[in-house]
Amino acid sequence: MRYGYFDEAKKEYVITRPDTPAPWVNYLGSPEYGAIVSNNAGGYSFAKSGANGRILRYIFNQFDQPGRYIYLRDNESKDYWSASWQPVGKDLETYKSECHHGTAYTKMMADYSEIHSEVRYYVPLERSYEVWSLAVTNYSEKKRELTVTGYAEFTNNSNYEQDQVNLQYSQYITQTVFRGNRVRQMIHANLDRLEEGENIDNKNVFNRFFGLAGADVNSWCGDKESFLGRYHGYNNPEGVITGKLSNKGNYNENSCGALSTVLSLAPGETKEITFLVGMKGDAEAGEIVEHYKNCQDVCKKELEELIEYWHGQLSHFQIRTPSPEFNTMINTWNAYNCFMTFIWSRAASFTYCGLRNGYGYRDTVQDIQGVIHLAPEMAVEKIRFMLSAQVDNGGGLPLVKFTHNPGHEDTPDDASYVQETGHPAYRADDALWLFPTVYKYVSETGNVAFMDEVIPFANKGEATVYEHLKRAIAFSENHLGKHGMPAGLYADWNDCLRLGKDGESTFVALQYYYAMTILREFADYKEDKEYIEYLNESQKKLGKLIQDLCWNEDRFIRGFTEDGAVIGKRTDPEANMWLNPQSWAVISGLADDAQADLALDMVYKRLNTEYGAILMDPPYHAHAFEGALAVIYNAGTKENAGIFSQSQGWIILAEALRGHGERAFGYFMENAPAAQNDRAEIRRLEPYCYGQFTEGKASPNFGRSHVHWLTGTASTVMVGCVEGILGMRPDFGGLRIAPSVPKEWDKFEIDKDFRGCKLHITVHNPGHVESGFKKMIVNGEELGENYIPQEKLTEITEVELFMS
Ligand code: IFM
Repeated sequence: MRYGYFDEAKKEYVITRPDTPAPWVNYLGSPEYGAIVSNNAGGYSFAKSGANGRILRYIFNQFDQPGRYIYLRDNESKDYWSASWQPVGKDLETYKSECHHGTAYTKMMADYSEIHSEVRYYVPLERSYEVWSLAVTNYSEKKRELTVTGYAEFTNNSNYEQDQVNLQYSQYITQTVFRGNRVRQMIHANLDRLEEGENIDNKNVFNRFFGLAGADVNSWCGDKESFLGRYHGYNNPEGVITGKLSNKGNYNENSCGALSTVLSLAPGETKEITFLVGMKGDAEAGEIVEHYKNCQDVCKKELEELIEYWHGQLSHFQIRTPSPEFNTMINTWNAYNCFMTFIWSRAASFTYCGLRNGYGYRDTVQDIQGVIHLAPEMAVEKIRFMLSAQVDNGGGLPLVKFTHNPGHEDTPDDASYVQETGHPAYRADDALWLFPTVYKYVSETGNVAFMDEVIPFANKGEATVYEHLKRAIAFSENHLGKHGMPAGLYADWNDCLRLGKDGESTFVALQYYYAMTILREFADYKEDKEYIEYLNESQKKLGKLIQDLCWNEDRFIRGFTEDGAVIGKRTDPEANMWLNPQSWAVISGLADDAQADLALDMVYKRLNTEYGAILMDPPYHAHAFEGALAVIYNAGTKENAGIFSQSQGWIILAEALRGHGERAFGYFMENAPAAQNDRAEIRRLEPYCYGQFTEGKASPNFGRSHVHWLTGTASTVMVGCVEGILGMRPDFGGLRIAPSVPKEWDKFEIDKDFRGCKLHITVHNPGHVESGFKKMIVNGEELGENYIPQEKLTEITEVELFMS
């Protein structure tokens, strides 16, 4: 079943049926002011932190309420509805609506009772408040009088948890008053006699506002109960039913902002008004509302700017292939998903309530990879930040606080860090993610000088980027398990594998092996001979260990427990076949050709499903070893044999690196949101963003997906597609182009911005191969291989590649 479609030209997903199987949401704003809005206007807002800057309330794990509600009431018939289908929820026979989720804005159109409304929710560029711009048109043949009411439910405390659970405190610090055209909420209003900069118990007065521009306020309300009425809900607030709000503020208990205006509309007439929400002092709030006096012009301009900015960001890599699903994901939705994950990490969604007040080291270092080809300057800022969260022993801080202070942080070796973050120990893989990320950045930009940039460590001292990477190698070297492979420590990529300091992880061993290959390129560049020798020797030794210990006839095992028992061997009753060691054996370059093909074949046979490859098989149930935490999940769920979507990116990449375009693309399609638009009732999640996992074949809900938007899947699949399927493989000296595509693709085109040049690449495949190279012509000159050295790049570079 489908609920909407992709509008490729506008880069919008258009929801045509509002009764979607889950809230389908969009992200608005920036790190200064974030807002999440669903197709039924549910959602919340926050300044800076989802945990500590919560402005609008949202009840998690409920039916998508409350939200940014706009109610319309016909004052003659007294009938009322909302500009989004919910919360009033009129009969869909008579109420028609569309929700357009675009790049950082959401538009909702509704037609009911011959009244057309269009509300556009957005956060203007570089501003830290939100706008709900509404246009109402009378399509009937008579004059209509409508009361339009905007409703914003403020939290009583900026700390999300305090607002929800500490009622004996949070309810008694809030007051709302009316100021001309806005509701002003004050928290700790009783501290208004404090001087600027003074505080009591770290508290001072602060303000939120809900304002109206473009029309006069006819009535207002600042008290939730007074607005809704006892035993009423958001679907039938008393204030809306009566057409007049109580003109009462709140003093204790629950605050809100509600503003009503009466619009008279002649037949065919349109009127525009704008509601505004923010966390601002009274004077600034007044100025903001005043700025929207001519809301029609101001909002139009702001929306255009926003679209121009985001479409500009996405324009740096655009493709035209025979697959509309692939095009829409790579050109718009996967790319936008990468930006959102890059910005919000795992802080705020309808699943993450914001309480994790920091960046997970591995998550963020991986997230960066998804935007390098689009916004390398943005990426490098965060690479610097993450390098500054590396401890001087080479390990990463498991959780990097949003208040991170390089050079002055405690580490997992300090009880204080453990107590504050809840992370008791280092993880084996964290800093190893730096290698592909730094390499991809330097190769994309050619900025090899970055290697010499000096960056502080998290706890003390500083070093060049090159030295930071050497320390990451040293961290693994200093944390080896019983056989001499990297220890599993508190976890590797898989949070549910506690292998400890004596256990060993094949995945980390493969990452470590790969890290040495990458670092050798840097060492070669720096002519660091001694270190090259060290790397050569260590890598050879490690390679032999992995080959001797981890290859098990037709697969790589997953590792060793603390007592040296093998995890993931062919004969194990459970979890005898794992996905990641197979894909990473290829990505790392460790597997020889025969092993690579055999291991990938086994994945295809044993793990692949119509929704993607499961993480391992069979699920843990009766035979889990002590550190196999996955057993706590239902079979077929998350790390316990779920289709962990992040790993799809790696299997796509591995197959593509082997030149298996058919399989690589097959894996993409199985788990691509856009490819499931017609079976949305099974997937449930938005068909335009990735989820953390899809329930595997062991689940009765096989195919259902969870944990929308903020997932490492966005970046791994992006890399799998761009570097793997499309074959964009930059290195220090230029760009290699080695696509692995479905055989049926005859031709496709790529527009890529690369090192200040605009590349227009046309790939021809007349012989219908899945990979291969026949010839390449760059600006009319035939090159002997599929590699464009930097010196051949011109401002506009025309590339023709013949695969066959
Ligand atoms: O790798 C982790 C990630 O850091 C958090 N979510 C789960 C993944 C797999 O366990």
